[in-house]
Amino acid sequence: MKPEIAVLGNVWPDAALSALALEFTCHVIGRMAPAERARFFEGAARQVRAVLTSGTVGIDAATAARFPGLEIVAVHGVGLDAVDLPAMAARGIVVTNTPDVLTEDVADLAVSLLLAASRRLPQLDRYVRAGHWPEKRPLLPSRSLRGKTAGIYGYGRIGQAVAGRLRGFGIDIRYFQRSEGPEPRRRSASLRELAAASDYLVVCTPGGPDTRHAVDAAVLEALGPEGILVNIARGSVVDEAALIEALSSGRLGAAALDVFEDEPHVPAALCALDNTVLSPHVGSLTVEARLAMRTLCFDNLRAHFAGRPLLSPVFA
Ligand code: 8YV
Repeated sequence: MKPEIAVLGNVWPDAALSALALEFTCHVIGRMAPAERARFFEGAARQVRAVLTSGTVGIDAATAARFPGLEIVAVHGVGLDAVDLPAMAARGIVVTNTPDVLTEDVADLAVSLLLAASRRLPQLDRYVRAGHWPEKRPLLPSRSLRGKTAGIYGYGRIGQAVAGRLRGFGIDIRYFQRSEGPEPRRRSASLRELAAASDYLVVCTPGGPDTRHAVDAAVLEALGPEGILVNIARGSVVDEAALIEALSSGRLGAAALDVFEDEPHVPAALCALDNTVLSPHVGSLTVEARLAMRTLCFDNLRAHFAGRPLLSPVFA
């Protein structure tokens, strides 16, 4: 008998689900009509032993409670803020995620966003498309990257990968995180101090209650009117209302954001501002990273059901 698994989220291509169905009986919740879903939760959900979910959908305690036989949650993503880890641990449910395999591509996006905001690429693109060039409309020069300082908030795998890339542009690196990290002399005493010392603030820290709205009005004020905020981590880390206020009033130079507080809803004010660069949470959305993430998720499930050690357990 194939193990039964429930699939949450909509990040799964048809071909991947078909391949998965060769080894597991898959219940793809997002593709069920409401009546079918209700029937599933009244019956077949009891047989489910694994949940496969995305990093943003995760799984909360109430959803997990609908699967009384749940043994493992495999998260397609590195962020675990959408997973109720204490609830899983209390039930002895193991959790896996997909670190490392997306690090380089997420770091690439962070740098792309920083470059786009600092060299004002979207504005230039709009300028050309609107026909302003032959009209000889004046253009603002942008600022050099060389000689600037980037403050990395969260100096883990992704933060360090971003730092490595930015050093190649002649940018000095500082960072802040609560725990001690590598290169202690580059660590600022607080996030506010980091922002005050930086031209760019790149948010790479995990989301969740510990970091909620850590980037607040005071941090944005410290980053200043020439400062650029980049966020590729979680929207919850930045106080979006304070950000809109700082960008609108000119107290912050620009923001380049891949993540938002209430995805997929992006505040109209952020879209209307000229000094924002916006992307729809796509840090890991490359063919290579997504294939590696899926493979790691599926291999964790295979390992679990074969009684082998998990490849990337969050806790055992
Ligand atoms: C994905 C992510 O968008 O890894 C994460 O935590 O946020 C992203 O890589 C998402 O998890 C896809 O499942």
